[in-house]
Amino acid sequence: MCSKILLYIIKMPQNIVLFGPPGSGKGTQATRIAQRYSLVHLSTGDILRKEVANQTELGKVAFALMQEGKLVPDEIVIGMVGNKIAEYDARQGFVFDGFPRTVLQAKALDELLSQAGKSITCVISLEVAKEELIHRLLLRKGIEGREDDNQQTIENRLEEYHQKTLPVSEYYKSQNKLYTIDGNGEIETISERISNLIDKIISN
Ligand code: B4P
Repeated sequence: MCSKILLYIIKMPQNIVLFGPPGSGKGTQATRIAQRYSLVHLSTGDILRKEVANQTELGKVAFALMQEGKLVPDEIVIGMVGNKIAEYDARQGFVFDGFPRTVLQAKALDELLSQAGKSITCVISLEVAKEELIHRLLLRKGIEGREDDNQQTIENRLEEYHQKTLPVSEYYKSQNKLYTIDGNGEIETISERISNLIDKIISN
């Protein structure tokens, strides 16, 4: 019992990547994971939207690209994530939502975490059919009015995902860190699938 507690205390913090196309539920599920496992929820989309709202120089660059459904340049996003990781001490774990989105970002994340004495625990890929992704994002457009949730921008975002982001899954597969989850169904059901998986990974 005592050694089990000791093992728990000295265990490395969990750092989880939520991976998937736009509308797959990354943001939705990352909020829940962060709460359940006391992790910092780091969403590059949220950080960029704040920069846009505050009309910073970075926000102005990001706005035009996000409107078109294009990815923001790697160096900008990597810098933002590096700053955020540096705000916390070695014991704090993260759930990364919307990052990494390119192989270069994935390599940079490994480097940033390693400098902070951390590493990726697992990458959870949410798989959802294209029609459902489009349906969810158009629904959100009606509710939240996000400017990048229109039909043309959604098509561009999906194209960017297939070209630049999907190869990231191969990167993590080669490290044996990639797990896939069926992202179709009720939000609560998907949360259960994810936490069952994380609990299994952590207990090993
Ligand atoms: P993000 O903010 O990451 O946007 P997203 O991919 O659409 O995912 P999001 O997390 O918001 O949506 P979710 O699937 O949870 O990025 C926006 C833009 O920022 C990018 O296009 C890019 O320009 C830029 N950017 C961000 N990160 C970047 C990076 N690393 N590098 C370069 N550029 C970057 O949810 C979608 C909707 O579905 C919600 O309304 C939700 O309520 C609903 N939903 C979720 N789960 C559901 C379920 N099971 N059933 C029904 N509806 C569900």
